Amino acid sequence: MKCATVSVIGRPSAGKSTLVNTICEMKVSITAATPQTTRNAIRGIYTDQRGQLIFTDTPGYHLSDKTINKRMQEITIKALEDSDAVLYLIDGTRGVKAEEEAIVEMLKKVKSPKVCVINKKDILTQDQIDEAKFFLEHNLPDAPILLASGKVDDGVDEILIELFKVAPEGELLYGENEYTDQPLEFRISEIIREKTINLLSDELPHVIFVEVADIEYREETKEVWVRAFINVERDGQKGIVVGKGGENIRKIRKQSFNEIKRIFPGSQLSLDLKVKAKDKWRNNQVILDRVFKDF
Ligand SMILES: Nc1nc2c(ncn2[C@@H]2O[C@H](COP(=O)(O)OP(=O)(O)OP(=O)(O)O)[C@@H](O)[C@H]2O)c(=O)[nH]1
Ligand SMILES: [Mg+2]
Repeated sequence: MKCATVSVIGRPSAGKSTLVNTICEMKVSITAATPQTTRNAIRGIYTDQRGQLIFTDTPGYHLSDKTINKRMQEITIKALEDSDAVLYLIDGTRGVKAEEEAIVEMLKKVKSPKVCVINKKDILTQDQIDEAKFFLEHNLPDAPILLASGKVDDGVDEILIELFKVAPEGELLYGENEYTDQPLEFRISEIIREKTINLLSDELPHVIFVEVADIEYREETKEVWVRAFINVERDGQKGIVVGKGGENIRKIRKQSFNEIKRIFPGSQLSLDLKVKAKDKWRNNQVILDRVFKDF
């Protein structure tokens, strides 16, 4: 039996979360067209007869001096050094730029075996594939290079084959049916954050913070109550989330409801979702400290 922890690394929006979700056959990490959607390290678990792969979906690696990005970089490097294998995703649509070079420079220093994936195969031209391939062969000559699309589930089996090749022998760390180890509150808040970002990304890039206040479960009636708040920074932003006549918040609630329901199969769900403004709410550092507390 094999068991490996796998760190997934790549630029913001390379498709890391989408791929981890496809592999785990369940949404363990939220996705959005907005870069740097993933803010903390999320574990997704894949198990079959070969063994278990425990994926850490890391925040997109970004070159910047801003505190938020520096903190993300530190998390990423720590995750790489601690893992049995590194899965490096290149988004071939964007060409190989300075950020990609910064990632490979870092990867050259990491001893764990690496598997490279040129992602978004479904929309790549041959030139884009060739450019990414040349870059990877040149910089990480020992690593296998695969072509895949996490979104349309193409080439994903080959990724698993390569990862199991380098995985060490070991007992399973999680049960066969587990697909994530994230706490329930966190998963629910992430689903709501995803729906909010996807609806309002242009207006509210990264200023929202979702808080799950209560989860109540009644065994006899199989009812689940969830009460959550979408926090915005300023009072003036509340209206954006609520929308005209409550249009946006209704949409966010409905989409979140449908997805949260899947976490509680066979139960009846009530979702109470409100928008709250917290002036001088929390600075980014405090938010990160909270979401990174597992690391
Ligand atoms: N065409 C295509 N789009 C993809 C693919 N994988 C991801 N995307 C899209 O790319 C965008 C970013 O995907 P994510 O999975 O959120 O990317 P990420 O690397 O986790 O991004 P961060 O968490 O922000 O670092 C989303 O709009 C996805 O739908 C793919 O294989 N093909
Ligand atoms: Mg992500």
